[in-house]
Amino acid sequence: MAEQKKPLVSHIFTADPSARVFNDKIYIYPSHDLAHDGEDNDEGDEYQMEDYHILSLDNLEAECVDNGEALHMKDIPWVSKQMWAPDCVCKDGKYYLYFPARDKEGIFRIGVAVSDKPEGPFKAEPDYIKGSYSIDPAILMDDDGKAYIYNGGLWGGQLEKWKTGSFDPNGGENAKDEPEVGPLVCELADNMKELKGSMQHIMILDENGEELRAGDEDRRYFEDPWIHKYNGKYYFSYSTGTTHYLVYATGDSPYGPFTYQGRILEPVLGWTTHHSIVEYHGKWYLFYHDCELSNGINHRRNVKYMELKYDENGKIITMTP
Ligand code: FUB
Repeated sequence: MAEQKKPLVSHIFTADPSARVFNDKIYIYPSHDLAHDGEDNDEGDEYQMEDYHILSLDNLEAECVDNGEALHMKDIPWVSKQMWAPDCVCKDGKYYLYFPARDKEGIFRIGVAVSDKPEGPFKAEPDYIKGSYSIDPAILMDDDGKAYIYNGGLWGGQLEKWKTGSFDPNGGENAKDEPEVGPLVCELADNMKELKGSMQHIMILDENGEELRAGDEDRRYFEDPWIHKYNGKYYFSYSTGTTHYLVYATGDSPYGPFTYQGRILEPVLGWTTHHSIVEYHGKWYLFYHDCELSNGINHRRNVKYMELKYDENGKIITMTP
């Protein structure tokens, strides 16, 4: 049963699925959308999430299990609101949950919480990761044992407000013919709770080796970074936001540059599109969300998956939802 394409769970709204394989099971780390009636805006104020529920699948035939509340913002001293898209990795038997949220000054930061079990409960560090900013953390555990964090999101994710290196509440996107603002990367310290150095801009290049332009909305980075390796290459994938595509670029280093390759998924029902890519028992899967359960209400989403295939040249075959 490879093709899923129906919501994994329907008793709660879930979004932004980061799928990981631990102990031969698939764990899904989603956002937990709340069904309020507030209006949508470009700041993402409608995404008012307060906690995380970890989902799991014993195998692809099994019912999806909701393992209950794994972390709530009331237990995190630095958070004021909006627990957005998380990710989780395992190192030396400990599970590290990375999550974005607004601090007490309304600035998005990345926090980390630790557990002995993949489904939690997780205990958050008392402060956010020093030097972190913006949203949507995704972690690469590379084959040489190094760990990297990727993140960043425009508009509600505030990435364009950090162009000068510090937070500028009036900071805007670059002009259409200038390079895109682009995503961020940093190696994580051995303790997985600190950055090694500072977050660096990642370059995504077009077919001529030029950095993508801010006005190239079909291809430029908006939010939702993910990275995986296939046949020794780094595949960096992301959402184009305003044009609603999931796209990818490839490269030879975890720091990039990455060269744009094409689309993974055409637009889904709902404004946001967000994903992860995971290998399980020799096949590859795309986890994503849409708004099927709510009939298109942007902040009431549900997670799904489908099989992802590469062609003989390593190109991802574009999928329609
Ligand atoms: O879930 C809130 C935000 O919506 C995420 O951080 C973005 O990637 C988008 O899916």
